[in-house]
Order: sequence, then C-alpha cells, then structure tokens
Amino acid sequence: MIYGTFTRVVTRRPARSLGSGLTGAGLGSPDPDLAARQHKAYCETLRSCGVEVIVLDAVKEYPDSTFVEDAAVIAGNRAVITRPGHPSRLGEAELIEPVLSRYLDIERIDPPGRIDGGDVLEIDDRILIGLSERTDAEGARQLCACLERDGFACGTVPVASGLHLKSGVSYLGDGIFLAEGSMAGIGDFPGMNVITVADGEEYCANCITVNSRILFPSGFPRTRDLLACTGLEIIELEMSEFRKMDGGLSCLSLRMNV
Ligand code: CIR
Repeated sequence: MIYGTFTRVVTRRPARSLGSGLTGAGLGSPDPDLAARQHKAYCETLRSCGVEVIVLDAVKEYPDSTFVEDAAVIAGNRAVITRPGHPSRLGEAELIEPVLSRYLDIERIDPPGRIDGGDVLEIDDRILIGLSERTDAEGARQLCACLERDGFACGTVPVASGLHLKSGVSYLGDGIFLAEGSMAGIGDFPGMNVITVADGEEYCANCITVNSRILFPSGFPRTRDLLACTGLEIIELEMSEFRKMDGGLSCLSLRMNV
C-alpha cells in the first residue's frame, strides 16, 4: 500500500466563532468568510484527489472544532477517539465519534489521559506520539496499547517547540520527512531522509500526502522547490485564516482508507 492512500476524509466547516479559539500565533483575527472559502477549496482539492469528503456542520460552541484531526486518531480500520488536551476542546471528541463509527472500529482514550491527534504521526507501520502541552504520557500509553494490538510499533518523542508534533514535521511517504530545523533529527531511522524546511518557512512543515499528491500551504516557495525531489505533484492551498489559529493542513481533516 502506497503511504497516504485515502478513500474518504471527514472535515468540519469552520464556525464564525473561529476567532474565539485557542491561538498563540499573534497574526490577528481570522476573517470568517475567507476561512469558509479556504475550507471549501481544501475540500474541493481533496475531491480532485479522488477522495470522498464528508463535510460536517460548523459547531459554534467549539470554535476550534474545524481542526478535526485533534479529536481522533485513525490508523488502519481503527479510530481512537481522543481526549483533547485543552479543556475547551474536550467536548469535540464526542462530536466526532458518530461519523467515524460508520466506517471504523472505535476505541477511546480514558481519563486522565490527554492526547491531541496533531501529536500523532504515522510513519508507515510506526506511530510516533509527541509529548506536548496537549498530549501527556498517559494518553500516549493508552494510544500505544491500542495501536500495538493492531500491529503498529509505537514510540514517543518530546515536542520542544510549537503546538503539536506535526506542527514541525510531516511524513510524506517513501522514507521522506519534511521537518523544520529543530525536528530534523526525527528521521534518524535507517533508510529515512529528512528535507529541512527553508529558514523562515517553518509553518509549511505541516503538509499532507494524499493519493500521490502533496497538499502544501501556499507562500513557501523555497521549501516547495525542495519537494520536487519527491516526484509527487504539489498542490498549494491558501491557509492564512487557519494559520492565525495555529492550524495547519493536516488539522483540517481525518483521513481514512476504508
Ligand atoms: C488549538 O490550539 O487547539 C487550535 N487553535 C489549533 C489546532 C491545530 N491542530 C492541529 O495542529 N492538529
């Protein structure tokens, strides 16, 4: 199976309350109309990659709920419903479960474990979990116990800077990581290579491979050029309004191959 093969994704429209969500970006308030247009383009691009896109309604009570990735971890036929690490996001877990349970076997992280999906990086048959402000050792332990039963090898790594593990590193498949400088050591496995993002372009370390395309944020030309060596088509997407809320490309979807 080629890494990043997906048949279906779940997204959630951004609420007009998006700007009331959590952020440390310091880039100002998002424009809700522009965020809606950027989200629509994100969904249309996924469809153009051959993926069925399930778009859930916005939930204004949870301004961060468009970042669906944090509420569950999908690996193989399994969805593990998380316990998001910030109290304002805890309720997002039960919001996401009904749609995922239509397609996937469900497990749940139990209290007191905490974990955000943004801290979980799938690397072929390995799962790397970032220990961050949002994800603790107990959450990681529970996720490992669950996914190891499914045959994944699991490990943890500290997240020294940035919100989530995947804020600083993406796995593109075929042994290639894209990482910002402080995360470059992550590819220290035999047969793995790391492309380091260009200075000043750290935000674009978060991108996703979908059916042999790389979905990549627009505005990071030097790093985009470095990705040519992957041989994959690169599709650029405007992400400005989600970036203002510390969100990247991976955060906006839960991706499955079932
Ligand atoms: C938060 O701070 O939780 C949201 N404003 C952003 C979450 C981004 N999610 C992700 O990287 N997976």
